[in-house]
Parts: sequence; structure tokens; C-alpha cells
Amino acid sequence: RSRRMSSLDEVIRMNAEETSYFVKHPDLLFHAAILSRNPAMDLKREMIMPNSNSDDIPEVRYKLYRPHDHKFNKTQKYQTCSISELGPRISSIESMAIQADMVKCPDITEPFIMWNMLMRFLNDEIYTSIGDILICVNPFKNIKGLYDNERIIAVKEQPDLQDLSESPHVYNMANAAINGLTYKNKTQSIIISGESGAGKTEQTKKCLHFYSHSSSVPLPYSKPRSATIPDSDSISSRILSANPILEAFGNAKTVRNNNSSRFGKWMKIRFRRVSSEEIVMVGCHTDHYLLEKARLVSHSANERTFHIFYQLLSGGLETDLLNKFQLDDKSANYFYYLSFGDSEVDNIDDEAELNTTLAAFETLGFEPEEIEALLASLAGVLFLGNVDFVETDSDGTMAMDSSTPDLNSCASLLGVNPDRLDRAVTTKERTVRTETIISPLSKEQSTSFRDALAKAIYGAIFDWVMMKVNESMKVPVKNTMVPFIGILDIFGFEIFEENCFEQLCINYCNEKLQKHFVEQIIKKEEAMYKEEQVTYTSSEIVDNSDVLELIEDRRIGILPMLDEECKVNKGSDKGFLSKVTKAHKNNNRFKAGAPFKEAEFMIDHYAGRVKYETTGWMERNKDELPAHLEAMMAKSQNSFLKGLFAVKLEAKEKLEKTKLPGHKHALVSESGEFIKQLNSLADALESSQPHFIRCIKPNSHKEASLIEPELVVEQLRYSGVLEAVKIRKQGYPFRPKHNDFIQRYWSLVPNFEKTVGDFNSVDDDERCITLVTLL
Ligand code: AD9
Ligand code: MG
Repeated sequence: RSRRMSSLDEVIRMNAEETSYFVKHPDLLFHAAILSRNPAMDLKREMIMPNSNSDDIPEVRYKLYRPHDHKFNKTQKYQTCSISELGPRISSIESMAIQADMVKCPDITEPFIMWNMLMRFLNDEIYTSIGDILICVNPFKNIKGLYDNERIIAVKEQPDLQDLSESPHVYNMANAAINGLTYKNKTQSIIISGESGAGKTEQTKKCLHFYSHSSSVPLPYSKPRSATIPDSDSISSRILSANPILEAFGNAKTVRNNNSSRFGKWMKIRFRRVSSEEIVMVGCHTDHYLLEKARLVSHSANERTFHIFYQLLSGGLETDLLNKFQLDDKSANYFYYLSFGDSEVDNIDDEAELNTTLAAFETLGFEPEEIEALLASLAGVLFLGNVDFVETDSDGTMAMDSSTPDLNSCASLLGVNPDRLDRAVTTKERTVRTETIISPLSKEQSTSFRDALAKAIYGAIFDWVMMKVNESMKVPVKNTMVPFIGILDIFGFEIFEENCFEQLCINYCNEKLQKHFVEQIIKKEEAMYKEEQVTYTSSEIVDNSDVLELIEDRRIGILPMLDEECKVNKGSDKGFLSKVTKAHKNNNRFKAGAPFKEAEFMIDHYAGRVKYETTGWMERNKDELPAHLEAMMAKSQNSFLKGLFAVKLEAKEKLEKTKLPGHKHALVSESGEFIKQLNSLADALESSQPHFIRCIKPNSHKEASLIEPELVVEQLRYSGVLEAVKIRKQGYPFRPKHNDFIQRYWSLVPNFEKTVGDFNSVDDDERCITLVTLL
């Protein structure tokens, strides 16, 4: 992993020799000591030898196991670290109690924070808080009772359980958001972040589970609900059913996560006010960001494309449908688009998932004909991937290979004439005035047209599914509507062996969120301390504004420069990289040229260094389907697909009519759209009351009960968690506004008004002091 070298890495790399390593770096020694002292754990030390022809020194790595969980035969090469070697600092640890809220830790040094969190984790307490920030370490296993409905009831009914810092849990956080909405009438946001596989989507699901189930839990002492309240059970089941559909179409197995979200989502849950103390859930709208369509036409070994394709081929579909879709005797290996990597994944039962997806379609009110047309179109996409091209003439003219029956299957499922499809994919059509000029394409170009068509069809299907899901939970805007609770679940920070355009967009999005976290938690906090004259030591968190500028600056940002290159007549990926390199040659967050390969550059992100490979970026950014292919699909005999493409074409033609003569319309690019979307998301987050969940990935093997301390400490550092603990500890964690405090608690004091006098005559500070003394 080419992460930025943390000091911990440095220690590990520099000092393969145990003794010098311990003497020089007491903090690391402390980590090791703490970890290995716990009888429930086993610290393993691994020495990784460099290649025989390399100058690198050996690397030492530590891994933490619970002995009863792990298979010893797997780790025989590790040697247990001896406790006697572990230095004098150890004794102090015994007097320290483990804290649910890290702000209460007596020692806020990095090793102690880490120890505190890990001790909880190994006790199956995966949540820890820092004041009102929730930390969650992915357990990679189901923990009994952790998400029971009884807990939801308990959180709703027992005020003692609602304090996040006393009993950190995602349900408490979800409840805090609902309280914020109920009592302050302010939009709330739950912002979930963490690297790929850290558990963001699981936490999102738990929030939705809470809202769905808590809608049916009456408030303590509340009156019976009136009969006019909308059918919240049906909204609840719809919200829960939306998720399997979105995951089937938008998630896939990657090397980092078997159920990785390949799109970002911002779910706005709508409520209706029933009384001053109660709101009920009435609907939900999801905005989605940047589906990684490129995964459809190629992906790495050990990965898969979107789950829905494997569900389709899992054998769970009725035989007559399989016959109709011409899939009866086909498995995933038959299809080129599914042949790059794995077809099966541990812990994912595609057949069972298919049944869940189909049941969810039903719950959300998809019509049976729509479902059939949708699945037929997906099968058409798979067959499209199988058509190859053959040279038909000595001049290099191409045609789709009609020797396989796949061309006909594809054409019939997509509802187009096979000859028309053949011509559309192997030739380029341009209309000049009234004349259509047709020119032949090479094999490579034809393949790229075929893939562009497949991606466009899948993208249109995904948008349609999203639209249907939203429609099924739509709420008419009424006066009684209160602001919403937004839950943000994006694709986590990613570093792969090879990183492309999509990874840059994903990592850019994570940079944006990191900036929001730093501003809300650290910068605002520091500003408040200054204003309130609380003495504090300023934070050491790295400001990532420079990385954001490097990526999004209108003039010289990497993504806007890519857009510019796409507009230039002879623009190329090479030209783009050379212009970016020139513009940022003195930027220490950017590097290109040796030792990187010709088409590569590197960005020093907040979460590590990532090397990007720029081949094909222009094409990916333009994401354009040639007009004649679009027109062909808009006339498809498959009325479902025809509808999807006709709408797009209509919108385009409308736009074309508004164009001034001689003017080109601005390029609508993937990155341009994404920057716009992210900026508007940032505005929405800015004006909401934030609730942060920071997910931590305990190991890179997706294994239960395995901790790789260096991986964890690295995430705590770069995510700003450690700085957040430090800064929060310096101030006062509970801090409502005086007036809010009075509004919330005055009713607890009998005759409050009489005691304090006229509401308007005494200022808030004084009334607050009186209230606190009387409470
Ligand atoms: V990505 O950025 O979309 O690639 P996420 O969303 O952060 O990533 P996800 O929620 O999908 O990660 O979690 C990865 C896997 O970890 C899940 O599929 C579960 O198998 C496992 N997981 C995560 N959280 C929990 C949990 N609270 N309990 C049990 C969990 N298992
Ligand atoms: Mg996810």
C-alpha cells in the first residue's frame, strides 16, 4: 500500500531490529505493550523480508488476534512478542479505566486513545464516542443483540440511554438527529465517513432501521396517535426495501470490500410534525452521485461488476423468464463482461439476494411488466458484451461477429434490428447539413462504441431505478413538513494497485468531506474557544484545502483542466497530463515524471499518496454516447429502453434549440457535473446540524477479531479523530445555546415564570443561571 509514510511506518521500516526499535520509540513500544498484555488477545509479529535483489530493509508488522477466533496454522510464521521486553511505561496503564467517551480519558496520548478503543472493540463494544462524534470499528461479524429492536425501544424510552457519550451507539446518534429535528426544527445531517470497507453503508442501514422501527414506538407518556397519521408502516417497509435494490444495482465486490458502494448517496428522510413533541417519518428522497459505470465493461481480477448481474444468473429466476431472457443454460463465465474476475463471493448468496431484490421491487410498487423489461434489458447488456468484431474486407472494415448467436440474442433483447446494431457500432455517422456521412471504424473503436452503448444502457437503467425508488417514497410538500434528516453514505477513500479517473473522483469526494469535518469539529471549535476565551493548544491537523484546490480550482484544477482538454480539437490524455504537470510543477501535493510512469501522476491526499494512471481519462470524462447510437435506442422495440432513451434525446433536442447560432453548448462532463453536485451537497451540509460517524477498518483482510494496529492508528490520525479528542478535551463538551437550554428544560421547574419574572424582561444568561440553580 502506497500510503503516506506515517511516523509509525517509518519506525517500522527503519528499525527491523527489535531492540533499537523499542529504545528509540517508546510510544510504539507502548502500543505493543498494551496490546500484548491483554489475556484475551495475542499480538503477532511478522517480519516481511524484501526481495533478494532489493536494497529495502525488512519490515516488521504487528497483528492482533483473539486466540480462540483465529486459526493458528495460518500464522505459524509469527512469533509472539515477549512481555518482559516491554519497558517501564506499562505500569501506569493498569490504573486507567476504559472510557466510552474518549474525551473523558485521563490520558489523551495516541497510544492510550488507541488502547481505549481497542479494549472496547475486543469486548465487542465497537462504538466509542468523542463527545458527540461517534467512532465505529467494523467488527466484520454479527454481534449478538447489538442491533436488536429492544435497543431501539430502550433508546426511545429511557432518557439515560440517550446520551451518546454514556452509551455510544448508532441508534443514539440517529435519535439525537431526530431530537434535533423535533425540538429545534433544523435540518440534520448524519455524515458517515471512513475508507472503503470501514462500515459506512452498514451504519447507514442501521440508521434507517432505527427510523423505520422507531416510527412505531410510541413516545413515553404520549397520547395514542390520531388516525390521520400517514401509514408509517408502509413508508418504513419501503425505506428498508429500497436498500437491497440500490445495492443490487450500485454495489459490487472490490478487493477492499465485498459489498462496495460504487456510487454515493444522500438520503433525505422526510418527517411530518404531529405535535410539538412528535414527528413521524413520511418519505425519503435519495440523490445519487457518480455511478462507476466503467466497472460494467472492465474490472480487476478478484473483483466483480454490479451484484444484479450475478443475481440474474444465480438460478433463482423462474424458468420461463430465464428462457425469455435466453439465459437458461448460461452461467456468469459465459459472458465477457463477467469474465474478468470472481463470479462468487464469500458471504454473498446471489440467489437469496435475487429473491430479496424481487420482493423489494414488489414492496416499492414496481409493475411486473417493468421488472421483466428491466431484467431483459440487463440480459441484453450481457449479450452485447459478448459480440466481437471481425474484419470483413481487406480495407479493415469491421462487422459484428455473426457466427455466434449472441448478436441475435442481444439485438432481440435490446429491441433493435441486428443489422442496424451492427452498422451503428462499427461505423461512425455524422450529419453535415442534410447529408449523413458514414465512415468505418477500427476494431478498437468498434469495441469502444459497443462498451459506450452498454454503459449508457446500464446508466439509464440505474437512473430509472433511482427515480422509481424515489417515486415510491415521495411526499407531497405540505405546511406540516419539517426539515429533513440527511444521511450521507459515499464511496470510501480508495487506493488500488491501479487507480483511474473514478478513484480520483471518489478520493476528491472524500477530501471534500474531510474538509467539512475539520471545519465543523476543529476550526469552529478553535474559533469558539477564542471567542469564549478558553485557553487551548491549537490543533496540528493538516488542512487539506490545497489538495481540493489542486483538484477543483476552476483555472488550474486537475478536473477542470481535463474538461478543457476534452473541448480542444486535438485534445489527448497525454496533452492533459503534460499541461497539468506544468501547472503544478511546484505543488508539493502533486508529482509526475520519474520515478512514475509516463501516463502517471501522484497526489498526496489527506489519507495517503495515490498514484493515478491517466490512460482513457478524456473518454471517461466525456462519457458520451454517439448521437446515432442514442437515436437507435430511442426507436427500440423494447418499449422500456425506448422510453429511457427517448426522454434523454428529447431533453437534448430541447437544449439544442436554445443554442445561439454558431455557439457550442458547454460540455456536460462527468467531472464537471460531479464538482457541481459536490458543491451543492457541501452547501446543504453547511446549513445543517451535523452528526459525524467515523468508521474505522480494523484490518485489510475483512477478517473478524483481527486488528492491525498500524492500520488503525493511521486512520485515527489522518481522519482527524485524535485531534478531535484533543480539542474537545480542552473545552466543555455539552454546550446548548442559553435560550435552547431554557426552552428545553424550563418545564422541569415548577412556576418557572413566576420565579424568573417576565420572559421578555430578563436576559437569557440570567434566566439560564436561575434555571440551573433551581433544577
Ligand atoms: V465502501 O466505501 O462502500 O467500499 P463501506 O460502505 O464503508 O465500504 P460496508 O458498510 O459495506 O463498508 O462494510 C463492509 C463489510 O463489513 C460489510 O459488508 C459487513 O460484512 C462488514 N460490516 C461492516 N459493519 C458491520 C457491523 N456493524 N456489523 C457487522 C459489519 N458487520
Ligand atoms: Mg458503502
